[in-house]
Amino acid sequence: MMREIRKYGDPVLARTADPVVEFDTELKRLVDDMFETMYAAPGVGLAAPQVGVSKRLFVMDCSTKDGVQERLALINPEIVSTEGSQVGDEGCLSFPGIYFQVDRPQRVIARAQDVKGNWFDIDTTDLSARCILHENDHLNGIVFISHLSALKRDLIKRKIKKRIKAGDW
Ligand code: GNR
Ligand code: NI
Repeated sequence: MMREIRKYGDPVLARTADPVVEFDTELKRLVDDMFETMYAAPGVGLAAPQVGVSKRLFVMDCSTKDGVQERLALINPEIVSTEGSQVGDEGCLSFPGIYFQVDRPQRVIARAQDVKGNWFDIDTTDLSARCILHENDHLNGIVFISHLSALKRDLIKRKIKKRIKAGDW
């Protein structure tokens, strides 16, 4: 089932999400819905707060080869270490039509639980590392404009306010 994607301004996006404690069918359903919503958007990642659920999980698929999916659900994720840096274009489904360059680490080692509660490690680079950090930020109430200078951030906030007034948000 598709879920509605919350946009910037919705208080759920500014909240620190709660750990997942129950690895039950409700969690499995949430993960399935998040994949469906992410693929339809389309996006390469989606965090639970973006669908109005303040819990620590996200889904992602940064595969580039056509037809081969790399579905990953990270529950209660922890960033173990990061290394290097990369600058690249970033967007967010909660900020439709807004893109800019964000400086992020090049490599990320993270651990997380799967839908059954089993812990696993992930060591990745490039877009997939960028995605993990972007999604992990969402779980801490941080959105990608937080990585901009105050000046650029205020510029974007003003544009968004205009779009809200115009009914285009
Ligand atoms: O679809 C998305 N694309 C993207 C591009 C570069 C870095 C991060 C992302 S995640 C984003 C979807 C989203 O808003 N996830 O929270
Ligand atoms: Ni996002």
